[in-house]
Amino acid sequence: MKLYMVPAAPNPTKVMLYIAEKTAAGTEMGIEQVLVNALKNEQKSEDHLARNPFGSLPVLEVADNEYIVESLAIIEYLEECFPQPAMWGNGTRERIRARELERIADLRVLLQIGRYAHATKSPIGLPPNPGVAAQAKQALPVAFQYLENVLADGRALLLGDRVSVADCTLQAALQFMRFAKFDLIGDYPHLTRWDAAYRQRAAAQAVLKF
Ligand SMILES: N[C@@H](CCC(=O)N[C@@H](CS)C(=O)NCC(=O)O)C(=O)O
Repeated sequence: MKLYMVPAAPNPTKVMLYIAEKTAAGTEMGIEQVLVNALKNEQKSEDHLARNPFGSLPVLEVADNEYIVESLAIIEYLEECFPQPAMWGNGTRERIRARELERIADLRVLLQIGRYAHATKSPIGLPPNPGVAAQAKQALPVAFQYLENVLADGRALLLGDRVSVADCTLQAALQFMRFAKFDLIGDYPHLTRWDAAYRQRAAAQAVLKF
């Protein structure tokens, strides 16, 4: 299999962290990672549009001319192929909680940080948009406070002591915040602690650039 990706971009990074967590736990997936340089707009090249008409990253090639073009669907597919260690947790309650936290990390944090970054200093050259930046920034505190409350019991990871897809998604979002050189988590001590601790993990060290 091939993963078409670009480092630092949040949606590819969440898949790359997921793969790195599995690898660190001893599950070798044999996925070749292929750079599509979004800083050079290569995600809109003819070659990449043939893989993914949306011109976005990541894309997983699962067989000749067979592609998965959504990051969460890629993770779902890989989780079915390589179920151990379970990155959605074990048992109904834990699995649903992991999914709930991942959706919050994705839709309420990653998406908003992406909107904010692209509306202020877009690395791919999108025009500034103060209205969108203000809207995105306003949406973040409630999500950060929610995660702060989850982590307030001192737990190392979002699910407790077991790493999950939710951690990968949240860290992908926070890396993009660092990449775009703004800090919106300084007022949240438990989130700041989680961030520092997650970045020490072998998977994070293997993937993160910022
Ligand atoms: N919903 C998609 C979003 C993918 C996405 O927007 N990827 C960004 C990088 S984080 C991208 O490729 N942006 C460049 C573009 O759309 O031209 C997913 O989860 O995979």
